[in-house]
Amino acid sequence: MKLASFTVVSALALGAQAHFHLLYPAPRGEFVSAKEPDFCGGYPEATANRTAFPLSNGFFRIKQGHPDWAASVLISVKPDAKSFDDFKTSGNDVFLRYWANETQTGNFCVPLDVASMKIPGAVDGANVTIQVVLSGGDGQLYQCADLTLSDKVMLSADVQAACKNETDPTSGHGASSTSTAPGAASTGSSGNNGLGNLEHLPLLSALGAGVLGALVAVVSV
Ligand SMILES: [Cu+2]
Repeated sequence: MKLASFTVVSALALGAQAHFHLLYPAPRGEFVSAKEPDFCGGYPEATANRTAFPLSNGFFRIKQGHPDWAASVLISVKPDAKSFDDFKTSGNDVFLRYWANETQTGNFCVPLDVASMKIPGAVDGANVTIQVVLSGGDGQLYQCADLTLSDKVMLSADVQAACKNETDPTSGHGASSTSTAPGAASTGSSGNNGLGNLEHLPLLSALGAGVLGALVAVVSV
């Protein structure tokens, strides 16, 4: 019984170290692992340094340390989003990207086409905030980025070049071994609808619940 409990604690500790980093667009503040389970990763106030973000054909990039994870992206069209309620309309989450799951760790670049979601208020010139929500077996984790939407801004060559998927199927919290262009995943879909490696996307809450269930089962052995 002692051994079983220790295994659970170790797994949780490892997850807490890794979690995920939002690499682009720039998050509200420096990554603080212990705060990532909190709203906006511990940064409840909007920041002054907003990223000018394209209304069409944008993307977000994360470095992700959990095997078997899922992510979604919420949007608030309030200029000063400071609570989970600010990312809801009539009590429902406003999704910019629905839940998608993935089994590998590594770096992921995922298309984010704001215009195609036709969200009221998400228009040229609007100050908005996106919140990436990730579930990787140790609870929901959050990172926010403050944006100014633009139908003219061009992503810099550096930002474009960094948009790659680099996954490692062999390591739990490992380095990168394979590199593919986003959208080069199995389905061959491209452009706005390409999900990269996040194409298979049933509700991940199911996976999160399964992992939690497994942990609870071990604890209660
Ligand atoms: Cu974690």
